Amino acid sequence: SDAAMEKWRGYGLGQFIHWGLYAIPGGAWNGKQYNGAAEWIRSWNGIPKSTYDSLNYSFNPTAFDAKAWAKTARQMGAKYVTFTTKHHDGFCLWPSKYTKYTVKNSPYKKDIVKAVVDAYDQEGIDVILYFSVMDWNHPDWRYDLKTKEDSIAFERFKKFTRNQLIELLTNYPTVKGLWFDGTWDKSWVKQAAFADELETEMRKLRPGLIIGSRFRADENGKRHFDSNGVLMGDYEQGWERKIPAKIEDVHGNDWDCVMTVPENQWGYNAAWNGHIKTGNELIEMTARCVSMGGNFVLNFGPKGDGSIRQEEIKLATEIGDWMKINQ
Ligand code: JFZ
Repeated sequence: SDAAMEKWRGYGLGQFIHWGLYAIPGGAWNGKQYNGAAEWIRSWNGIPKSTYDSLNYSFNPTAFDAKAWAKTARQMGAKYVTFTTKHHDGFCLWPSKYTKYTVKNSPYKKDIVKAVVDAYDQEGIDVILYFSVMDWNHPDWRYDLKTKEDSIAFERFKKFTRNQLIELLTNYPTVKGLWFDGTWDKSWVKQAAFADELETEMRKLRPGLIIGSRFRADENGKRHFDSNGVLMGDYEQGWERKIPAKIEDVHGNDWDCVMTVPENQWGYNAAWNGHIKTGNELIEMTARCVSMGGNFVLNFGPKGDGSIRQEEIKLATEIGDWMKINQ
């Protein structure tokens, strides 16, 4: 809705949080430290599904404190948070009724999404839920629909996806929007009609809900426009780890830019890769995005125990000191 988007446009700075089972290995496997994207460790390290999935049994984040996370976000000057409810591995940080692969069946048991939503609500910071459609854990997930079997399985998967999204919107009625991911595979790209229907259903259930354009990504995972060039969704999710060079590049659309501190790791990796951005660089990026009408969303990857690494706390403080004198 217009009012909801008016508010969204005023956010300026946001916090992104990637947290899930992948934070436990933190990029390390069998004594070897890898510096790829930690949340992809199962895929790029060839870890058998059953081995990776069993990380569930060691999920017990003793230092998890959603209020401390929200305080860090407030001190940084973030007006909203985008939080991973379910990444590609399929592990749900809320007790979903539609799969056993959730926090409820981990040693921790408690609902992480609820804790996060409540804590950020208390700080007056709006919450957007990150949701990966692609789900490496679900038996009915397909990358492509080659056989009749695939199509039958994917029909079940579509119901599962719908059920989970409706469940999230029902369980957490204060969340403002959705940030989609894992929507670029051939199987999902072909479900435009279903996506339209589901989008309508979600908007009816939650008037004012803000939906990101990556709900309908193309097969490159990028541009999210219909055949008339009109953005599908409320804001463009296309500026990933890069900032438009000039305002004309955003074609009058609303947009966010999501950014990592290191090169391209989102989940916690003890070994950050590439150039590690400084506070000043991140401040400049924030200013550039806001000056071109976008929101800048800085990623945090809390550790397996739930605590935020010191480097990220320090950056949040530096950015926050600047935000205070520039608001
Ligand atoms: C995706 C995820 O695979 C990744 O783990 C992380 O969650 C990130 C925020 O999103 O990665 C992408 C998705 C899309 C592009 C690049 C990386 N893209 O459009 O260029």
